[in-house]
Amino acid sequence: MKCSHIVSAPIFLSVAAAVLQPVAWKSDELINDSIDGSSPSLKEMWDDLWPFQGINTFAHLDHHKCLLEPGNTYDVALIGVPFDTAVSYRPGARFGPRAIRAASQRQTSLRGYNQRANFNPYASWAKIVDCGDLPITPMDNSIAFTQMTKGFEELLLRRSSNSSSELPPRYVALGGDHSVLLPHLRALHEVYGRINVIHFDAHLDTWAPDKYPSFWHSDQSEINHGSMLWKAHHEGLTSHHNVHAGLRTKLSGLEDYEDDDSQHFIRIDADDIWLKGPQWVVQKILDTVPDDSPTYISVDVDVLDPGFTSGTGTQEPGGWLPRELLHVLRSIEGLTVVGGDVVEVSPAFDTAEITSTNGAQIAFEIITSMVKKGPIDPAIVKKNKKELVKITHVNELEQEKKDFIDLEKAKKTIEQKLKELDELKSELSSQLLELREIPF
Ligand SMILES: [Mn+2]
Repeated sequence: MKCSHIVSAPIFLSVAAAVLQPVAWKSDELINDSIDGSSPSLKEMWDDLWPFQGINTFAHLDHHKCLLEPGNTYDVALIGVPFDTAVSYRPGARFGPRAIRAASQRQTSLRGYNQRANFNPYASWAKIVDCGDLPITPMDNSIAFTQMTKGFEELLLRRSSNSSSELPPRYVALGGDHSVLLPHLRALHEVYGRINVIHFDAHLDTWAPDKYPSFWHSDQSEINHGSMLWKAHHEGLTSHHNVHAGLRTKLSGLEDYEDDDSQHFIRIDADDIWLKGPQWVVQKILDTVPDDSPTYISVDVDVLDPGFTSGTGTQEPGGWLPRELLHVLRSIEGLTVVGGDVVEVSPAFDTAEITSTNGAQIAFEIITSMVKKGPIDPAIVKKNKKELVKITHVNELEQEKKDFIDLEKAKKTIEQKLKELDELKSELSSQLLELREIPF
């Protein structure tokens, strides 16, 4: 198949978009290779791949090193978050991003039409790129979380390609364990203020860190994949309109729900989807989350039944079917989604790429919703790009100021030590003189 021919340019939201169509070649065009240049070139005939070929980016999208190439702009980015050193049970989600990318290869602009949405996000107004992975240390979680927050802030500083406005782009993150939701919310809060979170998960993830057994108090041990929403609430990052969907976790007791209530979440149980029905679930979400305020969709693949997600960290029997999750995601596409993720894909435990294929589909659904909804409303952006740059700059200035104060302190300490040394020297000199005066 060939896709380089642009056959039409429909207008969507006042932005011209090219719809690519395949070209069918004849086998004799390959055999009758003329030297006079009249035959199609290899580039014309072969500059396209079957889905199982090529180097994996998400959905064969162009790869940009977004953090290192500030000149490259985009409207929607995929970003891999290979981090899994905050899990309480099975590790391995650091390999989630590459597995989801591999499982996304049957998504292309030619076969990217989402029939549930009646829309092809890859052939519309938005420039969508794969930003590769964030370089995150697996050796020190406090450094890792700073790296992630800075990385996501950097992604949000990018301007959208379709307008000269200061609107921040959006991104969908692949993988990592679920703790990475915290740096996402920290970065998004800088741009939008408090964020509504729709949290698809078997587990609450609003547990205080000391609810874990054998907890040792430290700043670092407050960060884990079951406490990031507790932390986000205490940092003032989340709104009063948050949803858990697909819950079936074991609890410490019903007091877990009281803690959860105090963090402004409503709870939709896994069984609600078959006892009360998918439309009840959809309506509950739409009744809770305002459609005009910034919303983040976080999907822990363990919301699905272990039959569809063996490749995850903490399985819970009795979960949703993929078709149920996809239906709910499609039914809330009108919300103002400023970011999203699919997390806890742990390929070493996966069977036949089933979990990662579900993960790739979930990312596809979130991308579809973002692009179908169109560019974000500037009214929801609390801080524009210039202000964000200023914040980053202020942070740098503050760091420089702190470094300067530290240096001044060090200088004073050295001066004091030198003074003490001088005093000691003169004392020793006088004692030496006294010793010399003693007759032997
Ligand atoms: Mn989770």
